[in-house]
Amino acid sequence: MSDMIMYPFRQNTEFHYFSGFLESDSALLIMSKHTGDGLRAESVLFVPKRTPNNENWEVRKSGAEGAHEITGVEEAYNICELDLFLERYCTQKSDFVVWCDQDKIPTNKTLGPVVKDMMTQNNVKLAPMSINVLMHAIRAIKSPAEIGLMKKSVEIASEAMTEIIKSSYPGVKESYLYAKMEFECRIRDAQFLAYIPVVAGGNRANIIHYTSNNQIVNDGELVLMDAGCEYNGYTSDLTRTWPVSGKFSPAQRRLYDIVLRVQRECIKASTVHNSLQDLYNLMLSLLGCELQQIGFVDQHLDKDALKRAATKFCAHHVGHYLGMDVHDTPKASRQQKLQPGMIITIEPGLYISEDNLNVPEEYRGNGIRIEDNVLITDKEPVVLSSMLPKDPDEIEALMARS
Ligand SMILES: [Mn+2]
Repeated sequence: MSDMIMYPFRQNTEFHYFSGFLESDSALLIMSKHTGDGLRAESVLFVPKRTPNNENWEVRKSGAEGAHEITGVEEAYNICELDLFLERYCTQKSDFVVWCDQDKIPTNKTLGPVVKDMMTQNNVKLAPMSINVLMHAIRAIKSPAEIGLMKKSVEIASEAMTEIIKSSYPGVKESYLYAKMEFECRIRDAQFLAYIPVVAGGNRANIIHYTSNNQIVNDGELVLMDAGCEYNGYTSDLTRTWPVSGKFSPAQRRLYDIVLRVQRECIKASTVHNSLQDLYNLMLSLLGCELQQIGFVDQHLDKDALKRAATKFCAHHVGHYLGMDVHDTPKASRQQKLQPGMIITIEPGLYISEDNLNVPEEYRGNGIRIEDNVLITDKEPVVLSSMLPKDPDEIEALMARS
């Protein structure tokens, strides 16, 4: 951040998933070998050295011994021993391939040169694809333990955002709502927010990645908040839009109801019979029909033209995989059918900027998005964020009570 000043460290997701180890400058080596009864894997962890003189200044490191104990890997060494370990491995084994994050290995300052040297000196080949493709396929399906952590992460963010809705008022600063969201999440044991939230009053909600969060929300405006937290490595990602005064105007309510109807239909369709791409197409068709009914879109459009027209009012996708990362497992295709254990976001939106002269004036300057986190099962989808109000009457009642 600046000279000698620390900045927050977040563990590499893949490394965290496979090792459970949270210290920086570490490496995990998984070696697979054929044995009598099939393929066997052995894990070796390389971690920062524990030196006595840095413990007055920094939190104590686990060291090789501690890492071995906490994580259950077969062996653990100091990170400075990695090149020696690889050298020795190469003298004992030949004809093996290296699986790694092929996009990142050349740019990692410490590991890049070590791995590259080992490969060129011993004529070792890279595997046919980056290991991320395989890791993302595994990580896309959450185990029961991971689902437990995801539920907790979503529960914390839902409770926190309920507090934010209750505590907003005309003239409130976006920065206040932002800071309060972080506060409410962290006092519920989340380590940090999962990303810089969007807290956008009025017309600013039409900027999808608005993160300045430093303006005042005026009476009569909607406020859109897109925020989530990280709890023990697992993220939530929620969006609600509410009237800062506590009451929707008739035009705002009409727009809100459109998004809510579309969102509920897309959640219903979040089953093993559909892919994220199918749900996106569903969102565009439904939104297109709604926009025809309200007169924003031409009545005489074929299916494809109607979907194209809808993209003018919602430029983003309907959702993404969610897990340890907010945009989780990006190497997992959106074309594949959803599977039990996957967790996705469903987040349709409707954006009408103040200079959109194609719609009546009363609708302009409003951006609305409703986002929930949904667990796919072999039957009905489970909305993990169901405790966070989204029904407009419920939101108004919640604000009236506070
Ligand atoms: Mn999202």
